[in-house]
Amino acid sequence: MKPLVLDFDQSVKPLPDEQRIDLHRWQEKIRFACTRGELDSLKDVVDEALLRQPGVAFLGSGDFHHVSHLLIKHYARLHQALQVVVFDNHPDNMRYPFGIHCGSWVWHVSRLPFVSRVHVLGITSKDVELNHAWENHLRNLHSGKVRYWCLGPNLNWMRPLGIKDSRTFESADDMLAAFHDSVENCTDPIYLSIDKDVLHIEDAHTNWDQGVMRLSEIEAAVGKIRSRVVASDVTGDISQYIYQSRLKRFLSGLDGQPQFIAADLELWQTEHQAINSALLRCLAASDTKGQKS
Ligand SMILES: [Mn+2]
Repeated sequence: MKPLVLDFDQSVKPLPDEQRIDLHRWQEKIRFACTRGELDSLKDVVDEALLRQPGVAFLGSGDFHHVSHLLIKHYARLHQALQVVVFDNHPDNMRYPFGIHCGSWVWHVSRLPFVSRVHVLGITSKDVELNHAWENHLRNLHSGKVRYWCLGPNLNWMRPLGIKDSRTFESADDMLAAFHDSVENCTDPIYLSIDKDVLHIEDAHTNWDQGVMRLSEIEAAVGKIRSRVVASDVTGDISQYIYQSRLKRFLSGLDGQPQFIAADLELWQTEHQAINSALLRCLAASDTKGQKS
């Protein structure tokens, strides 16, 4: 799989054989959140880019994770059904009344008829605990169409509500073993979306609070499913941005995005470059699936 960089925020450093689309002028509109109409206005640009360079798309900061929604819709043309596997420190299945955003896109994806299931793996965020329960979309959890695979958070509140398919584990090994058992029961091809905020801070620095998974664990997990992966995206690179929109400044402030010193940016982006290359190598074996590449 060759990399397509959808370059909104100039966070993704050059990758081998990349194709790069400059989307800088879309940053203010799309970053963190946008309306469905605004996201759809990117459709033609994204569709054309994906036709030229299908495989793995790099979207920059996790603030653009909702762009995955467009990508998944694009691949629906080629596949009858898709199973979506997401690595993320957050459920991205939260209520958001103003359109679609990086914390709610999983809900939108779970409503697409050709998506059979969405697995979100590696969550340590308290967003899935009782205090935030009402902020999560619950119907897709109840039906099992969306499944949380957590590392540590307490999900006891889900049981009286009849939510049985979301589980929490003490170790990534246990979580991945259970996940692989489960994913083998469904033969639909997989769309893979990796938000690097799932990684331990010793492996990467991102724009969001981070999880505990190690890069080696992600690589092993991807290695096990890659023969079924038909397309993928990677987010979680790091960039600094000050919104012109007061609403976005306010909402992203509520979510407590960590600030960092600009001097660290270069170093951390270089760290991501190495991780992105490692993920590309890991995904490369799926080229044998007959992907155009
Ligand atoms: Mn995310």
